[in-house]
Amino acid sequence: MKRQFARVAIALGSNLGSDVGNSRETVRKSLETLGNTEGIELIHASSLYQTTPVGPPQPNYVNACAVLAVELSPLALLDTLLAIEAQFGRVRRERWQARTLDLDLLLYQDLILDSPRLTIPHPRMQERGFVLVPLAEIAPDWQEPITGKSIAQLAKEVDTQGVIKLEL
Ligand code: A4P
Ligand code: MG
Repeated sequence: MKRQFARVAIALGSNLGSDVGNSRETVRKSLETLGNTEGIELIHASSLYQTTPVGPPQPNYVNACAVLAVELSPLALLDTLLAIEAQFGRVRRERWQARTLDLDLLLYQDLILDSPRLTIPHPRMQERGFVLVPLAEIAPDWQEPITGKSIAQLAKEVDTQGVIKLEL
């Protein structure tokens, strides 16, 4: 039987205090984990960005986006992302210490979905430079299905202050 893949965009974010190096490692390793996950193929990963936190005061983030080919339904993919978040959510240092990895599902083909557990497109992606700048690097022509605008266009319209590409 022919395998059916859906094209998906996700956002990755990590903030671990002043330790941006650890956040980079977390994002890199989570990309690797995604690529090694059954039913998920990593097609493109963006550069990593250091970004000023949006919302309540908290440490800087490292953000990135990825385009995936997935054989999973939207909800099965969400569960997989949540499981990977949990896997990276705590890493042993001197003691167990909370650290965050956020994996948000941005786009699933041209699907529009509003269900209790899952909203696609991600409801806040349009107002977030830390999502649109990395996504525009790897999927500039993808049309956001609600506005019909390309990611490149949305990235031009958003405030991108505080979104700084990290050197390798
Ligand atoms: N959920 C619904 N739709 C989706 C979706 N499209 N993708 C539900 C992922 N999850 C979705 O998510 C809570 C629940 O949302 C999930 O269980 C799922 O059923 P969560 O990851 O546990 O919570 P969260 O991410 O902490 O909360 P929230 O409201 O999603 O926060 P945001 O919007 O992700 O914001 N500033 C910078 N610079 N960079 C960042 O990455 N991130 C946040 C978190 C705030 N400020 C930031 C950044
Ligand atoms: Mg989230």
